[in-house]
Amino acid sequence: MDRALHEKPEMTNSRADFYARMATRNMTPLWEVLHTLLAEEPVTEATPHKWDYEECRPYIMESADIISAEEAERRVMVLENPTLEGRSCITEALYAGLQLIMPGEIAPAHRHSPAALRFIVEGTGAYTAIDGEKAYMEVGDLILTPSWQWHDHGHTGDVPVVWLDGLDIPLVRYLGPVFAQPYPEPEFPQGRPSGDNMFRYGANMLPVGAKFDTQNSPVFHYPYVKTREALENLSRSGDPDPRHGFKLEYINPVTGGPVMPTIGTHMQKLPAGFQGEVYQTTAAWVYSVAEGSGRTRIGDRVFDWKAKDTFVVPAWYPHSHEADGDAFLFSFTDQPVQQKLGLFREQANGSA
Ligand code: GTQ
Repeated sequence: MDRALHEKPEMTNSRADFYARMATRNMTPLWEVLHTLLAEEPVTEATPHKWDYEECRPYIMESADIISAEEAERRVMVLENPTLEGRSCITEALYAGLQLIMPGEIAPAHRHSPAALRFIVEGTGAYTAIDGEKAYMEVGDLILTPSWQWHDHGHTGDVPVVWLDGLDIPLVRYLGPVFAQPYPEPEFPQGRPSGDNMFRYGANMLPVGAKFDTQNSPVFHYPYVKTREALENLSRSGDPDPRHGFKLEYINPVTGGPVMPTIGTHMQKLPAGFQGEVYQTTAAWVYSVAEGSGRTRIGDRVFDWKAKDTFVVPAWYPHSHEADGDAFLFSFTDQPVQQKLGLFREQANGSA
């Protein structure tokens, strides 16, 4: 027999009276909310949205006249989901923002339990120092600052530098274990030489005897030149995935898994004229367009995008990508958390 799940029962005077009386003991009837707690499919509060970089850039640049990086600690325009206003979230679990650093500035050293990544959008000459090891930024690079690593940002070049910050702040806040500490000095002391993390761990080889006691990738800088080359080579050697084009995940070389336990990161190449099939997943995806232009249909809306735009695909929205010329899309996602908990689902056609 077919049965609609959890229909809400009728309200009667005696029920209303009973609910009011039990409320005095901090009890409430499950049967009034069961259909909301256990919906048949994921219901996300976040909305699909695009931040057009051309429209956002004037505000980002104006922020430099309003406050210094040092005073702000982090001069970031938070990308707030329109239906999660006031919550500093781009999806229920993920945070995103566009951070600006000007030549000569320092964003002082600190550390926090939420994990962070940076995807470089504009400029050159700035760096993030992780435990004092500087990763110099180029457009399209991915730089990680995993949970509880000391990090400061600085700028020895001569043009503004903007990057997309991705953090798991909403997830960690929800679970509870948020910790943060300022470093006593603005800059962490000089650590290993720049590039050391890539030389030591970034060649598909690991130093013999090295011990790894975190779930974070020991590589924290993934330069775009290498990512792009890998995708170009891949796209010459086979057919694209019908939904994703050519898509690679950045990995932790120690585990083969995601670069950090809570956030997965990918770069995909959509070949010229690509028309992707519909895809749907329980994870949420934040995209930054590295190169090219195209459009993504998300639910019943279409978002045209071009290089440097950011857009978000909330959980369970059927979506599909199209590219004009060759396009490169960076993305980060809460997928690893759902996978570890045995909750991740995906399907190809967007129908249950
Ligand atoms: O650069 O450390 O967008 O601590 C939000 C919090 C960036 C950072 C953000 C942060 C940072």
